[in-house]
Amino acid sequence: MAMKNLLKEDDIKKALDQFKAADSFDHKKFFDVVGLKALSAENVKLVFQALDVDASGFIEEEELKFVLKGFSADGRDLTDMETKAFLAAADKDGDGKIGIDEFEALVHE
Ligand SMILES: [Ca+2]
Repeated sequence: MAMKNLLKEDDIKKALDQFKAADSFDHKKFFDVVGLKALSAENVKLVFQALDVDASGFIEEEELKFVLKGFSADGRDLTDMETKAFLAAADKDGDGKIGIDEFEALVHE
């Protein structure tokens, strides 16, 4: 499922531009600007599946680092600090990766 069928290309561009600088990433604001918060739980699940590149059912740390590339090919890599902060915010059960329920809760919290 292509991300641009779920989210508006303009919103993706706006969101990526807003967090262009290293260590400026804020997942709450990003989810809002990119239009993810406005999606139904079902569509959030499709976004999750697009970001779970190896289809393991989880977004692992190495997938999270490249999460912005899942939104657009020219999205930057997250820094190690951003990746760890994002993971810590999402990983409620402490297994070191993000499951679909955790992702959905993070988007709609
Ligand atoms: Ca995965």
